[in-house]
Amino acid sequence: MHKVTKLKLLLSGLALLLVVPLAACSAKAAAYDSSKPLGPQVNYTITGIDAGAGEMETTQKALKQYHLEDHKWQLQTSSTAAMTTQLGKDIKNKQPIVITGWQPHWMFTKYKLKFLKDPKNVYGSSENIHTIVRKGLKKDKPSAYTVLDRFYWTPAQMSAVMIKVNAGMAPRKAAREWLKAHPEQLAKWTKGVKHVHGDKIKMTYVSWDSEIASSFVAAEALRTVGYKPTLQAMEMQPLWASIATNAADAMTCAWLPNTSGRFYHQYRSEITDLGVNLRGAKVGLAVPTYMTNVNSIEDLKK
Ligand code: PBE
Repeated sequence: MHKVTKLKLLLSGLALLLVVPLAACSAKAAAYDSSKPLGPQVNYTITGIDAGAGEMETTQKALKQYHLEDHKWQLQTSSTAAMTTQLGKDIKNKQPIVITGWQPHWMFTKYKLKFLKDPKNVYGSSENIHTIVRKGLKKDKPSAYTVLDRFYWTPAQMSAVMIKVNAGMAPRKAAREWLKAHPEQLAKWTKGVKHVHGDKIKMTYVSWDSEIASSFVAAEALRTVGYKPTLQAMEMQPLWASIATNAADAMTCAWLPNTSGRFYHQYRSEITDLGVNLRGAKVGLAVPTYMTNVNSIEDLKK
């Protein structure tokens, strides 16, 4: 072997020896210590989700109203997938983490989490999810309008679908299985509805787990009365615009009064609100239950 090559090999070997233990050290952060202030333990960071989420906007408000910004706190933009992955890792190692959480969601089933108290009521106590359709749908597709108007289920039912999807089942299959297991509920939504023959209906949604569950179940319910539904995922702003401009027929993703409130008010006169499809949703900052000294948003400053 050439001398220079040999030296290079030796050097890269040495570098590996040095780099690996260093990386291993820095990756293993300390476990949550209830005797110390939280801020430095999480680098004053709230682990958030995608920038377009209503909850991100509400959390920015919370940072201001609780004066968390003055205490160095910041909200990190990420994605639901990245946030839940980080959450899973930190919980495995009993490390501290503060997230933007919401319910219904499998994160509350899979992990022991608690919402932080919100004495200033920035997030609102509880929310309902509404079904929103385009103007004129009642006249153009009365059967779809009726099914969507009746579509209503519980947080536990939505969670059941979400858990299957989280375990790897295709959303459409999970939705069909759920409907098969709840024939009476489906019958309530579709009773007396005139069947159509392959009429198209376009639904739009944001691909949060909760919205995937509701959109696919509503779409599969529409299929049972003869529609051919299509589903298209997009961000919040285009989602609302798609209904307001008649580019899409319906969506089941309006968290009200707070989380989707800004869009609701912006588009109120250009959409039809079919009312609640799920009661008792919740949004707020959340932490693993082993973070015993952090129970309120105020505690982040301690
Ligand atoms: N979420 C889930 C959404 C609504 C549904 C709480 C992440 C949000 O706009 O924040």
